[in-house]
Amino acid sequence: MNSHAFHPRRRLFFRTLAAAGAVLVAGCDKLSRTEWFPKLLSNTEILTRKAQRAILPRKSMAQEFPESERSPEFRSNGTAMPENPQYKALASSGFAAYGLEVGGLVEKPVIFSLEELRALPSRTQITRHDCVEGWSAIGKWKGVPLMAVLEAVRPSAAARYVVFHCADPMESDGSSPYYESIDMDDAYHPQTILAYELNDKALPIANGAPIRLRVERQLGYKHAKYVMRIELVDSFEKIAGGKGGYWEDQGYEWYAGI
Ligand SMILES: Nc1nc2c(c(=O)[nH]1)N[C@H]1C(S)=C(S)[C@@H](COP(=O)(O)O)O[C@H]1N2
Ligand SMILES: [Mo]
Repeated sequence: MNSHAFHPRRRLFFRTLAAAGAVLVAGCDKLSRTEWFPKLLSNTEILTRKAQRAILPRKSMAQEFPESERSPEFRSNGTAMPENPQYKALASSGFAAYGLEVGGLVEKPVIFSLEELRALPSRTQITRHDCVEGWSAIGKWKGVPLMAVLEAVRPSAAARYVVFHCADPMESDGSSPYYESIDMDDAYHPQTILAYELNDKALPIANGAPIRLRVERQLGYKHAKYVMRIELVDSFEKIAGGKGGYWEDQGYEWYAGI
């Protein structure tokens, strides 16, 4: 199936699912820590996942949009400024000293400067971001395909997931940094990029500077901002709450395909 030519009925189906999700889910804020929340979400998400599996092959492309459909503004959600002294120091000098460490189950760990990331092949895409809170925005992203970064570090055969460690602590005592993970299918997908530009400008801090993940067939919370370190693993059981992401540890589905 050509994913650029969604049948209108299928689109309606996805919108209906998304709307159902939006009503059930207050997501992305502290409200979601109530007890009923994880259960409700996972029922919805199981439905979404089954529908997604039945209709869309994993390798299909997310819809891309013309410039004319770009949202006038791409709002910020979740962290807008990491409460992390090291991050603030990096930011105050324009991220000149930033280094993206890519390691774990790889043959050749590398630390990439921003300059090195920008020197790799780039991809630009105008896509729609869907947050489980029920808002969407269309933005233009430029970045390096994660595939190119992985080719440089050569994942070992045992690698099954790519974990993104972020700069922002989610607890007021500075602990629980945001993190996320995706599988190798999504990692090598052509629209999966480490973005350094939003709407033709350097990525703003509010949207994840200097590097944020775009994984276009997944819901908003998978799109890790402030990525400081990338780790290839065979399991995320031993990382933080063991569910593969900050919000997953609170009860969100790990597979947030849309
Ligand atoms: N590091 C980090 N990444 C994050 C978040 C966050 O709070 N911290 N919030 C997530 C959620 S829920 C959404 S919807 C998007 C918001 O991205 P934006 O701020 O560019 O709109 O980032 C995701 N990635
Ligand atoms: Mo979100």
